[in-house]
Amino acid sequence: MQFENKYLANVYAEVEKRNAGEPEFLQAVGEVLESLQPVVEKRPDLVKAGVIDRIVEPERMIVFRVSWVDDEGGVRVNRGFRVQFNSAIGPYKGGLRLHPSVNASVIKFLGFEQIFKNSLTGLPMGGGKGGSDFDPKGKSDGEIMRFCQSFMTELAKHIGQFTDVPAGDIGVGAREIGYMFGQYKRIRNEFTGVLTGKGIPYGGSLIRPQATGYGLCYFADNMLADAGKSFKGATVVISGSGNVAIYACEKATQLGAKVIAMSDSGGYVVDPDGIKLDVVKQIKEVERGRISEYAKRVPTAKYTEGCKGIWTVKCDIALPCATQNELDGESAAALVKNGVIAVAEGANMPSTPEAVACFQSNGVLFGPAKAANAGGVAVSGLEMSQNSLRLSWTAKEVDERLKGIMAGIYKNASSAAAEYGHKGNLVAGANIAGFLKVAEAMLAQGIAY
Ligand code: NDP
Ligand code: 2IT
Repeated sequence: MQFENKYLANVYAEVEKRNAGEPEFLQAVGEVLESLQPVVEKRPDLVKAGVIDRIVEPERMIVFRVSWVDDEGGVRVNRGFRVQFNSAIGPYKGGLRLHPSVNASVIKFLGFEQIFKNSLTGLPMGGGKGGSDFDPKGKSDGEIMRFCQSFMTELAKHIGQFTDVPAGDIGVGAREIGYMFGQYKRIRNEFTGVLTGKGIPYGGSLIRPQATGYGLCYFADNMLADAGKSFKGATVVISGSGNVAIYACEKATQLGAKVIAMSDSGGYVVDPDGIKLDVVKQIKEVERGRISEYAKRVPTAKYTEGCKGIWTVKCDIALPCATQNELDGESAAALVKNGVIAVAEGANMPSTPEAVACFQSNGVLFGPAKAANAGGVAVSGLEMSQNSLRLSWTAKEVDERLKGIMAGIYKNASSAAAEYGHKGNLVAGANIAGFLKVAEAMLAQGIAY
């Protein structure tokens, strides 16, 4: 990573030294610092107050043992994490990820990005993230429950409705949130909105399951409209087939597009007739099965092993909705060669820096994760509001607010980009707009001696 600005170069060198061996975290910090160059030039007061030196260091990181008993009576041990990255504008807020690839670097990159994403929503939420290297694949319902209970037994000591409010992410949906919420309530003997993404009968918000995917399409729709384009008649490729991918597919289809490919970590399916989402929902949400199953049930579809190949499928709009660094420079070049006009990130940091550079230098409209996938946490924020008010809003009401928030994020990111000399660059715009609000709050709150 090279920085023209000496101050930023020094901050990054310090981050590199302190977080050696954490490539995902360094990648996320590097991208934000790069965007902040014009801010550093315009705002010496923020530099003097050490805001950037402080924002790259988590306020707190909790690492803990999670032991649980499997169905055979064997003892299993996993590692749990929660990073409480920044609380300048609200309680820490961010999801929990259960995946074997989870480590300190992954949790810190996600927690760091969450600071700016949450700020962009306009709601009062700080940045946090957590999870465990537990692998939910192939586990029974009882094993999932015992793991979640053990995980929450420790986590409950560190969270609370006014302190830190976790939610779902990869491997954590309504089932896991339910088990964790039950355990928190048992331990603390209080019924509060300590988690979001809850089931509707016990305080969940309508539209939360759909929010990230719907919000992604609302964001992309704003970005396309600004360029005189739309989803109507467009061909769309979506990676992943989990929560975000499924509801991105639903909304893109409602907006008049045809989604022709989806994937999981094993491979991808192409259905030139358009993905039949009821089949995907049955396989993924009900049976917790593999996407290869889709091609066995739908005669027009073809399954190919290996998830990366999905980016060689010709499309107008690409929505990466699986995981970090799933779309590299080579894949970006293939998309560009096939005439892609827009890419919006449903997953967190799915495009490598080489891929982002390829899209931007080829004039592809590019919506970065922090802005484009903020709909999930935005509706989590609305769930917190509803819990505090002790009432619930209708689906229509929540959806309208979500639409408004995504339009606002697009507007803020594009005007910040223009104001700071990067017109059309939503990566820079989202980073700058997200940063400034948090920076002003940190400045106002002083430095602890
Ligand atoms: P899910 O667990 O519901 O689905 C994850 C999907 O991504 C699955 O299809 C999974 O395939 C695939 N996937 C996961 N890891 C890999 C990998 N290493 N390589 C290839 N494919 C992989 O998670 P979500 O849909 O909730 O999350 C998807 C992305 O969206 C993540 O980056 C997450 O951080 C981000 N996100 C989620 C939000 C939310 O509200 N849930 C909000 C904002 C962002 P397989 O089943 O084979 O593992
Ligand atoms: O990455 C994300 O924004 C999420 N996983 C959602 C976080 C939340 O608190 O709803």
